[in-house]
Amino acid sequence: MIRKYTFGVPLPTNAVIQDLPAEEGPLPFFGVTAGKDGSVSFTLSLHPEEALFGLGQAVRGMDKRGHRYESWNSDVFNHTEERPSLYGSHNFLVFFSPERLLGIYLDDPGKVVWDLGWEDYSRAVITSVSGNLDLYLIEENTLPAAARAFRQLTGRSYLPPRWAFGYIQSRWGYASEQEVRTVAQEHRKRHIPLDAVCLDIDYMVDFKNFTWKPDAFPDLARFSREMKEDGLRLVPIIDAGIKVEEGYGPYDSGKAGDCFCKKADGSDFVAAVWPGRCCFPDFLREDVRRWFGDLYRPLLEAGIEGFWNDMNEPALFYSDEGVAEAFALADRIRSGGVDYEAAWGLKDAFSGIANNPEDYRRFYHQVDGKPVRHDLVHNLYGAGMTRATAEGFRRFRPGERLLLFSRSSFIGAHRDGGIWQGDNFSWWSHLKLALQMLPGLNLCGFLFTGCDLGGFGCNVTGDLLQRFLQLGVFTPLMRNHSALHTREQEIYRFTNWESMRDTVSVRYALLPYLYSEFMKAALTDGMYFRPLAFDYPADRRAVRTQDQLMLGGDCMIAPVYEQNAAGRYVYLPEDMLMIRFRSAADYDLEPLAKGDHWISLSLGEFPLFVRKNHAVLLCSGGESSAALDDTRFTAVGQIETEGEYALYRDDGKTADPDPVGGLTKIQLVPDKAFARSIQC
Ligand code: MIG
Repeated sequence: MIRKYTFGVPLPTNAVIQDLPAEEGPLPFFGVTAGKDGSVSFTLSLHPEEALFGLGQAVRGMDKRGHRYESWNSDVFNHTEERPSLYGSHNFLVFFSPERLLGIYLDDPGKVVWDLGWEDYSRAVITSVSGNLDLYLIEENTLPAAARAFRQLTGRSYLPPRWAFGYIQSRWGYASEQEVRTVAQEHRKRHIPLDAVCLDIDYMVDFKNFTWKPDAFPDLARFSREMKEDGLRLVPIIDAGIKVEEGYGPYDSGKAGDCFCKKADGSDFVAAVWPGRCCFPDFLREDVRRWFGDLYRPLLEAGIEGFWNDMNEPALFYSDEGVAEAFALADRIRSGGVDYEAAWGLKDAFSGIANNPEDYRRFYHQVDGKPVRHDLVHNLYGAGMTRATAEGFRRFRPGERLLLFSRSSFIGAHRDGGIWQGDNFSWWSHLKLALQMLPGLNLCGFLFTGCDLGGFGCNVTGDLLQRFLQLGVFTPLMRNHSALHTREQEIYRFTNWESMRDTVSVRYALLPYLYSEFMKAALTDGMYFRPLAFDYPADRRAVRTQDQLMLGGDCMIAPVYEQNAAGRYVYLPEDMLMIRFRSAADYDLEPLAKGDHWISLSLGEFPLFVRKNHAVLLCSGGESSAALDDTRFTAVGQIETEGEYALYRDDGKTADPDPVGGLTKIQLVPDKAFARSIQC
């Protein structure tokens, strides 16, 4: 059951697709307190054993209890445990205890503060800063049912094309066709499977969106064709800001259509990002989205089938106003002599010119023809950009699925694209963080996601990259990405590359199966990754497990995320068959009983746990997703009596696939070797 309660005058967000009437009575369960500043807080006492799932992209464990978070889309480079916000705002949380199952969703485009047992471990206090919001309560009997009800409220998850499940190589710094070609060839030469290479901002002329360097990429259409002949796609980046430069097409057409966010005096708001001074499209307007979506057309016509949208929080390096304020403080200090405290203020004034909260109050959007100050709708910006792109795709490639993943997001954007998890570091702790963020993202509808494998910032080592890849084998987006000036991070740069190639080969052997699980989850409003609590709600030990995930309908993952580990402890909530993978063709099988197990896993090994009477399907290898044979499999599972697997297949690109027509039922029969060849 879903009930809606309205507070103040909510602004439209496009997050909810179900039109529910607002309840008349008072809000049940929660205490409601209005702040003097217009804010409104919702307070709930927590059961000692209550677990809190959701909040999407946020740091710390998958149970969010015990800390304080803020929904405020932020370009933050350093994902420490203290970070209140990352790039997306996903205001859905489920309270789960032996006594209660209650979901709360705040459809609020401004800042929301979540004190989830931070001030007091026995209490949650959720504060909408503006006080204008629609609040939804979801009451269902099971966690999966609550997840499904939420998805029905907010719409079906985005469906990527099948090739997007291949391995993707990316790096900030690839600057020419020749460099990209070499990266591709180094993979092909060593038989490291690969489906796509991302182009970061260096493919553009002066970082200007929708341009490409004529000398470095002389004929993008030809290059894209050449890559496709080799089973590879190019995936260029697009940033949010449009460079202020007369004669540059997107600026001129944006100016002509009056498409940019405005300051209070009616002039365009300008702030610097990569191209220098930029204007920012008002993605909240339908006509602006149309204009922006149209800008993708030449790239689509050049054969591009996938994009990643960046810097759309929006990230702002500085505004002229912000710089002037910092210098004004510097001048005051200079004229009055420097004292200790002022020196700190000076440092903060300059380090704070990027993503300055003041800048987010300096510009306005048009909502239903009226100006709305940006900070009140801040969290919608990235979602608006995603929507503009997706609407453009639908106009130019109707009926087709294209790849799109964004950095910033809001609930609603999960219908239009995936997201990546942002600028992580090559840290072991960030491997664990990536794992722990996945179920919250899935609960909030973002099924197509993954982290920068190997880590974006800092210098990776071969062992860390390999352990990252072993998680990435299972994440829908499997992309190796790294920052400019960091150690080169392509698999072939490392002495253990052959073993890493074998890790990637497992992804390709599993690809038709993982694609099937993903599509079934998306098409039935389910989750691809879940906390164990969703499947074993009565098992308190499973409910508290923070470093294992259920995947699809048949299995559980438990990656190694510690340096120099020779294995790890795994808790099995029921009997399972362990597959210990070394490569697609080399694995061993071991039936294990419910309970705790030490699983030894050398650097090249990683496990997958399959429930009894279920199986996973392995196909024979291939070096690009299109080359895989999805008619002949080895079904691996411990079948005691009998079982059935419903394999979902389609052409991998139709926008509205038939959820039932795509299914083939496979009978699973007992087999002492736990592995049986099947054809379908
Ligand atoms: O200010 O385009 O998160 O993936 O490589 C940095 C350069 C801008 C941030 C993205 C990252 C990308 C980088 N971008």
